[in-house]
Amino acid sequence: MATLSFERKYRVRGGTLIGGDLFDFWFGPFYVGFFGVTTIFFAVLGTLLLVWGAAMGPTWNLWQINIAPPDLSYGLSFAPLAEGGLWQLVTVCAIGAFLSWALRQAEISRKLGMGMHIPWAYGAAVFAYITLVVFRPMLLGAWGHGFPYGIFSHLDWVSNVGYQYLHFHYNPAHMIAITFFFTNCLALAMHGSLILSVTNPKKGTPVGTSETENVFFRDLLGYSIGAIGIHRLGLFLAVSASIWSAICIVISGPFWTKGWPEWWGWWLNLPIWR
Ligand code: UQ2
Repeated sequence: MATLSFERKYRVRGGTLIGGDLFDFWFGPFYVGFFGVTTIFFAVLGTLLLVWGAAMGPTWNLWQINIAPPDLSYGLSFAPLAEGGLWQLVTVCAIGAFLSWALRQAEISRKLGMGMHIPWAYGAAVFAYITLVVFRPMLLGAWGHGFPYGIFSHLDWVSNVGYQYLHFHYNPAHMIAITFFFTNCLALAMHGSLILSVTNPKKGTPVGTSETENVFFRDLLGYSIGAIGIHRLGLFLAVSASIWSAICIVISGPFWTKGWPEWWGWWLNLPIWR
């Protein structure tokens, strides 16, 4: 079935989470919905606040624009707009837009009678962001622990916070997160290349089937994870990467204040070496 005729069949009212029929319509190819409206609202307001912050700042150089969080001395209170308050409002807008987007995914999934895998998967990335700019700053007692919104400034923040723990690569949760990111790359490269190769045979030979896919990996590895299996694996690897990223930053400071290399002292101090 062509995409458009499929859409015509399923472009029906119902399945909304909030607002009933009020925003239950399409704008061109886009479903609007209550959460489409709130996404646009938060995204536009947040962007305008960033532009306002840039206008107040010392530069229009795209690489150097920086919207910084409040000074640590403000703790968990509201800061004046020009002294981190803008960062606080932008953070509220970002979280508002991200959560609206997840709920928009949930409404569209309901309309189509799908599972909720997409909003939950996306929600894992949103969870990692909220951990970075809300949960960890709250546990440390100051919004100033959030990261600055700017291209180079956020890179500097990552570098500085990393060195604060001497060598961030010794953080065990960071190790696990990176392993998931890399394995995710491997799995997606395997899957993407397999699908493209099976669907692009030599001129004159027919396109391969799911059996072609299975047999390739059985010949290569003695094992095929299967067409649904590779997508389950991909979802698991990607969501795990997000969750371990959140864990590796939230434990840095609130639960471990020394250098990460020192954490491995538990291994050196095992009684079996005595
Ligand atoms: C597979 C399969 C697919 C795939 C891929 C595999 C037919 C179209 C890529 C092979 C994947 C394996 C063996 C798992 C690799 C494990 C890790 C941790 C990277 O069998 O089924 O579907 O796309």
